[in-house]
Amino acid sequence: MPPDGVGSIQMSHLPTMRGSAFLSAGPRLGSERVPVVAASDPRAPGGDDRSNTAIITRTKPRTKRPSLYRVLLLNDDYTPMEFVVHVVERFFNKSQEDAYQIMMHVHQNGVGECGVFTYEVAETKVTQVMDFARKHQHPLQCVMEKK
Ligand code: TYC
Repeated sequence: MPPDGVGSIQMSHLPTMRGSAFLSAGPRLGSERVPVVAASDPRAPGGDDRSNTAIITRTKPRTKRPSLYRVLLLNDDYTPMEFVVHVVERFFNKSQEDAYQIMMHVHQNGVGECGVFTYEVAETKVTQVMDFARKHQHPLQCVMEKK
């Protein structure tokens, strides 16, 4: 797969490209039509703006996939197991069985994943869990980490 974003390709030694040129039947990158602009080269001999460099710029916007973030629960010695199970069911839409497995994983390993989300969704989950734990006076900690 080609890289995301705007790409450019430098083409050297194209003496037919002078000043500003636009090839209306321009070359293609993949299957896309792209404009071609010849850049002026200040080092060109004779002090004119002749150029032997062309820049092909991708004009079609490329959709970037958003970064993903894991939302993690951390173990502690005081939050009741039932409370953690409830949190995982309520904020991560897990079944009671899955929530129990996640809680036990955290209990035994110190940390465990409740879900993977885009940045703003992950941030919202962390805030919701932390607010809910604080409201019930439990020290449960929830954090996010970039995948
Ligand atoms: N370790 C806690 C207990 O024994 C249970 C617990 C599990 C707490 C997961 C936090 O994220 C947690 N009561």
